[in-house]
Amino acid sequence: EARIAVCPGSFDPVTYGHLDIFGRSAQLYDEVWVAVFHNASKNALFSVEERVELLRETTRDLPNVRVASFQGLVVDFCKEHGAGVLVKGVRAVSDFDYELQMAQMNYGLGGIETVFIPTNPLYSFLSSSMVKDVAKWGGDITPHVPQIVQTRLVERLRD
Ligand code: COD
Repeated sequence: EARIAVCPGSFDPVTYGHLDIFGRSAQLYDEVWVAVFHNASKNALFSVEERVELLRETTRDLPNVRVASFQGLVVDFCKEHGAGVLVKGVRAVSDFDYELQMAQMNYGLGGIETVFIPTNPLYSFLSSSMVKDVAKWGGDITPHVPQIVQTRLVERLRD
């Protein structure tokens, strides 16, 4: 049976930190679903559709990675796609506290396991919100996001 994993997130927008985790997940599992969640508590810069499009563009070279959006519980997305595992990147101890709570909740809700991958130290300080902030004030984000994401960010922040 195929081993299917899910990488859930907001991805507003996708960064090299996320892409590193997708690539490493793709080595470990037969199929990887990158799932964009509608997150009401976060004020998004890009629509869910735009985030999905940027993810599709930037994961083109990973043949076993697929992208979808979802509104609801991560465990329900997993059930719908026959996935038994969530893969999360952990940047620092500060990420771990919240991630551990989510992992325990998701296991309790649907018996879904969570696998943590330690972030590549190159990206350990990287977050979508920091990238948006740096871009907003004209800082260089070339080391943090692919060219297409950079272009979209500059366009969006100019409007
Ligand atoms: N390096 C490596 N990995 C990274 C980096 C980085 N620099 N930055 C982020 N990541 C990884 C982390 O694993 C992170 O979890 C993931 O990428 C996504 O990051 P974000 O910031 O885009 O996503 P979040 O934190 O907003 O995502 C939150 C979820 C969507 C996962 C969460 O809200 C959720 O599960 N929502 C669905 C509703 C639900 O089921 N709730 C109950 C869960 S307990």
